[in-house]
Amino acid sequence: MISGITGQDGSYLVEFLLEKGYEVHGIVRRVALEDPDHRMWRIRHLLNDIELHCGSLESYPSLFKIVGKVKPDECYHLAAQSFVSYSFEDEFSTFNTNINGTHYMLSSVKELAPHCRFYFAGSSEMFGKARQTPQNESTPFYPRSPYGITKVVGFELTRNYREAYSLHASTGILFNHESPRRGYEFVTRKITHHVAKIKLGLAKEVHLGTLDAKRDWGHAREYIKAMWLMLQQEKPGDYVIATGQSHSVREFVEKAFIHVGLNYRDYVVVDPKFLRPAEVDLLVGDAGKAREVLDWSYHYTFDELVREMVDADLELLKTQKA
Ligand code: NDP
Ligand code: GDR
Repeated sequence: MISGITGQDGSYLVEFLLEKGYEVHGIVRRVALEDPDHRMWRIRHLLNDIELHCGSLESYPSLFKIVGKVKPDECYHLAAQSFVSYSFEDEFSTFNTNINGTHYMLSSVKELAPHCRFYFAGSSEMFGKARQTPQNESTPFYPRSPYGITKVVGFELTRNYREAYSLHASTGILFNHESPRRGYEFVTRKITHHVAKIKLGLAKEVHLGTLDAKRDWGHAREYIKAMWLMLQQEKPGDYVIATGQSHSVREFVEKAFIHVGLNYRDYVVVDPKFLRPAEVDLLVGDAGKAREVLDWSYHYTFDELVREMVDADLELLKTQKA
């Protein structure tokens, strides 16, 4: 069972699990069922192979009912208000969705499917103003956004359910991971989408916030394998998943423009509108534990990731134009 199945990670995970022969159930919001063409674009090609259930993270009864009906063996809790920037605009709904939603999922699983192995989507945003570099499972948390706070609470809830009720509950502390299926509001996709538009003469510039922030960017397709591996272990645990390399937004944007033969300086406008009240300046993860215990490995380079995303956006726009 996957919550957040319509999101970037959910879409790759469902493909991965179907390939392994799993029966997959997904939790989706009613609006998604009403408008599958738009709201389920990432999993449209899989709709005949999975079973969807209507539920929302704000409603304990809806989640309780679904968990009781499905009685999952594995639960990947990926659903969340995942946009850091928006969490500053509406702390209250972000807290409600992310903290209560995770609590409802854990409580339902404990009551109705205690044998179920549970995955919580933690985040490098929990490290925030990081106390040490690179960050690993022992690095103290210092979240810098309402979103980051919700992920720390989710992490603690998951740990407590594991210790108090012997649930097989694990947290993946995943660093930023991207793909052609990334949402348009996140900086990588915003950049590659605009680069493609500019190249095709459909836009003239792209407005961004800070170019100096550094992130450890990986590919989502590789990261969802780590989620699955965590639930295949005899014992639950927490794992950092990262590439171990950090790049600035400036490097990303420069490479994306170079890939289409352009100079980013001619098109990027730094716009204070996209600055955050508190920024996370540098994140870089140490996935040593995952490599050792899960035998997880990572195969993409930063350049390959940038190129794949730009090429996919060029293709998409050309198809839409045709
Ligand atoms: P997305 O934003 O692409 O997907 C979020 C999913 O959550 C969507 O399916 C969305 O449904 C669902 N959702 C949001 N609010 C609700 C709600 N109130 N009720 C039910 N479903 C809801 O995120 P990603 O796939 O990128 O990330 C997956 C998880 O991993 C998230 O928890 C995110 O915070 C976390 N994470 C992501 C990282 C990354 O770099 N991608 C790194 C670390 C952690 P809908 O389509 O209807 O909006
Ligand atoms: P992040 O991703 O906040 O790390 O959270 P995002 O792509 O939004 O920002 C990365 C960095 O780029 C800077 N930035 C901009 N960001 C956006 N969105 N738009 C801009 O125009 C822009 N200009 C500069 C940001 O300030 C930031 O420093 C992602 C999400 O997927 C979370 O859910 C997840 O937990 C973390 O990654 C790990």
